[in-house]
Amino acid sequence: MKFDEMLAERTQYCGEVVKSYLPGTESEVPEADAASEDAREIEEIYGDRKAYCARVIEAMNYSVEAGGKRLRPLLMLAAYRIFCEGSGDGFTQEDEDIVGPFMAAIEMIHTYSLVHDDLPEMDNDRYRRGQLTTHAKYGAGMAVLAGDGLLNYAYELVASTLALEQDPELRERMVNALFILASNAGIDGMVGGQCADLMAEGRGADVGEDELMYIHTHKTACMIESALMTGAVLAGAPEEDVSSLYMIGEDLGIAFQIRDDILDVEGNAGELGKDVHQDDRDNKTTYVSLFGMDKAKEDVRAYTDEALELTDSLSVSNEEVGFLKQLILELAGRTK
Ligand code: GRG
Repeated sequence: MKFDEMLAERTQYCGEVVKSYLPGTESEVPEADAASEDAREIEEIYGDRKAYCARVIEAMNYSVEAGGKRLRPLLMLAAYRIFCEGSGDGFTQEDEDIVGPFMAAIEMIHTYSLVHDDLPEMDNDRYRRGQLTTHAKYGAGMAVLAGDGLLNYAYELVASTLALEQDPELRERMVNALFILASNAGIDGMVGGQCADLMAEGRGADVGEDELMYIHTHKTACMIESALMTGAVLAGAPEEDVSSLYMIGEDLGIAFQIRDDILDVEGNAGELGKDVHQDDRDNKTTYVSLFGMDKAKEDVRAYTDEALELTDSLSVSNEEVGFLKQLILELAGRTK
């Protein structure tokens, strides 16, 4: 199968996996034997959801179902498939039950960060993923709650998967993956990067290279590293390979963010599904404003090449490694 077709198929698959773990309201009540304890519990939860908090669930689902590239679940799945037993075609329903909740969790965490980033108190954006941002549709208060809801639901999902796992080795892998997921999303990861980004706003030329690289690596690259590392850890990859994936994720994440800075200047709003020239509006220092467009493009290529070289150094070489390499290349030239 050609790479483009495979990417489209995998993106759709990731979207379906993510959606299957979203919280349901009255339209998605799980089935249970009418007289059972389960049925009573389901009735209680879903009855309360319908009566009192359907709005926040609607706003959570609106934010996730808008789509997007599903990049983090895609990367997690690719890393898992590189190392899972039999790899490639050996990916089974059992594998999906292991990695699926983590794929959904990382997309929920990523989506919460976008919802909060778009708020009037942060970037104040009206369009995202080709539709009104969550605060523009539901109001700022509900958007804060939808983000909070997604963040918490991500960990509820992973914790419930962990609690049901009987195999001690697999449980340990899940605990390690959970730590990677949480730490890269938190103060030493994305939240730290977003804090630095907020503090840098409006300071223009006063923001130097070290500060900018802290922002890029933490705000953006940490979640990409996390996707690759959790996928590999869940599949039982050797430690050296998990370390290599961390470095691949860092290079890929930096290249991804520089490309984001380039697209804010040269991109097409319709294709991107969000407004452009926002960095200029906010007097933000970006890779382009600091180093110029030519160097920005050159460095996307340099970080991409480094990521590709590191991918060649993994202890396995199979079709999935080939897919990951093509995905890394594709992202270097992305237009959305
Ligand atoms: C609010 C804690 C907190 C963090 C926000 C993700 C983020 C941090 C801010 C979004 C602004 C931004 C331009 C970030 C850099 C690149 C990036 C992460 C873009 C969005 O990710 P994509 O392109 O989005 O993968 P889709 O919609 O395709 O999932």
